[in-house]
Amino acid sequence: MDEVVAFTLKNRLDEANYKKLLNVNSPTLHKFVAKYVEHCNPDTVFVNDDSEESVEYVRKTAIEAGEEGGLAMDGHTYHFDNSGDQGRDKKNTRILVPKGVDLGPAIDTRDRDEGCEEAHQILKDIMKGRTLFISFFCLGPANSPFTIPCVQLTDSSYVIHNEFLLYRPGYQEFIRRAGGNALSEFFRFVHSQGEVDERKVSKNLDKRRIYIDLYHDTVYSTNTQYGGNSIGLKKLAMRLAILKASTEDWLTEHMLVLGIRGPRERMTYFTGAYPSMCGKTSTAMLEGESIVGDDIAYLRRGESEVRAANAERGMFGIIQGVNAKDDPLLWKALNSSGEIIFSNVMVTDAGGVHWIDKGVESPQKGLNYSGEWHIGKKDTAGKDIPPSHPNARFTLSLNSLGNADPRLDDPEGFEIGGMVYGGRDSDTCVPVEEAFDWIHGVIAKGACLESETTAATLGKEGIREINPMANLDFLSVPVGRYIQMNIDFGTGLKKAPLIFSVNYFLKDKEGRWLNERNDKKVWYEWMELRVHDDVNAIETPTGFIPLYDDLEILFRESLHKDYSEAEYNKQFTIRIPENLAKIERVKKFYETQVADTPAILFEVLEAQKKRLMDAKGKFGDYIPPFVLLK
Ligand code: SPV
Ligand code: MN
Repeated sequence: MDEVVAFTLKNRLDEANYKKLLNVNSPTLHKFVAKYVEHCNPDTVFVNDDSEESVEYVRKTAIEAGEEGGLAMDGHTYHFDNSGDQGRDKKNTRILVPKGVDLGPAIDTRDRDEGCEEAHQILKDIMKGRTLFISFFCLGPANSPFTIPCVQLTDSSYVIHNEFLLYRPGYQEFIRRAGGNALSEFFRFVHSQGEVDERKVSKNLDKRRIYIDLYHDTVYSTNTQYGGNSIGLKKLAMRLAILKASTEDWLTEHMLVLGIRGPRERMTYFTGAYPSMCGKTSTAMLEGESIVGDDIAYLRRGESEVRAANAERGMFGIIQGVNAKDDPLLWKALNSSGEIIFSNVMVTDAGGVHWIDKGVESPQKGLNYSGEWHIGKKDTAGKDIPPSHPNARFTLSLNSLGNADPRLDDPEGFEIGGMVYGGRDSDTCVPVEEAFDWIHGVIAKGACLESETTAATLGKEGIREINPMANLDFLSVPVGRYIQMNIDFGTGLKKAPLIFSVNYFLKDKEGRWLNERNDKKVWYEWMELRVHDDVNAIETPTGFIPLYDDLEILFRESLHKDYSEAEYNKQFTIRIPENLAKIERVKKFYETQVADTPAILFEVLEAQKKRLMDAKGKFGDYIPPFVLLK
């Protein structure tokens, strides 16, 4: 070890923690740790070796430091963020790139030297009086082609506690990899919550920065606690993983992974990409099916098939709207003892938790992110403060769910039969539709995904945006290159997955939902049948849609629901003007926001436009499915 590094570490770490760090035989790691111990200047340093005592120490510290509070149920804790720090801060999240690198207008970048300098200024002495936690994790299953080793440095026990639940432990993986030939490749995260106020929430939000030093596999996050900004391995690592995947010929996607049961015990695995707050977690939690992951998937090519693994092993899920009737599995988990962190919910006087649309009556008062809360409490603008924040979340480990797939940590991942793209779209796409082929799917379903903004990010809600593969917020390669990577990924594969779109948010002209929440189970079961060529479909200008008879059976058998032909016709009418207008919006996005759009994208859009115009000429603006039955 370099002498200066050894001196710093010996000086700053007590013997036990120094030994734990030295067990990982990596000069690169030691140098990195020494640098930030000196720079951030914590009073003490704690190295997590994944032993039960270490994990317990972090849980205990989270409570003692006031970052979390205890609840009545065993294992449950709560945490609040500053009311201005309750979503991903897109404005202050930047990818740092050297001069001359241009990722295109749709991706927010900043000059690397300037960004690094600013981050380091903010980080200088920021941990004075605090403990620095050092913890090792794996993205993807351990000891597998999917594994990415990561080290997190943070002064927040809440962040580490979340990561315990969300990621596979990595101390042993670091030791194993280091061995004799010094480990040097791993993702690095440096986080500080910064100064906190009397409620223990980050207070210097003007110095909130999330800077991704892309070509150095390092992320700096300061003056924030909200998980999407602070939990290094989640969306911050995703930017690093997207670049890594692009150079190694695989994909990092904003996708759930889910096993759907077909006839005769058959299990078919799907990935599904949805923007934040558009039904990804509730889809992954479909009753009777088998969850592998609900947010981030790594996709690699097998010999002739696509294989997917969950980058994570837990859930940082949205709690608003979770209720006993629609979400029986989550409901049971959230109401059982076991380790769960509730963020930005309301804490009741009895030590329970409440949230918006829980399906039970709201208590009159309680504690929430605004302090003591009561019905009718207003914010400074005179607006009602809801009991919980719309982006309130729960964190739990998938192993605590009854529906977790038994092969969750399989190092080989899962063979994928279908890939699904879904957005928040009130008036254009049908509830479920299969693409004509891989390229049509990647472009017309993935690259054309459009959705309305939600409370998952700071800023205005309900704005319609093109969001390629639901991944735009996290891209670290130019959009056009990313689209091309997706095209290339499945091209030539003998067993390329089928590609589908879903839309859970369709409304009629009066603004009423055209579907119920759990109808998605039928859409997935229909897709499962299509993957195995068990049912026929109707060809439309935009893809293949289900036959009424097949859906009627699935609704009856799976959801015990009568499904009428009138409902079907409303839902599956092809809306020509809306589809044509969408093509124009998509074209404009790729013409103005993307510098390197592959030419094939415009060709696929033109062909789709022509099919829509031809159908319009023959059948008019709104075409009910039976008209297209051959
Ligand atoms: C999302 O917003 O897509 C999430 C939560 O999954 S987080 O990215 O962590 O904010
Ligand atoms: Mn997400």
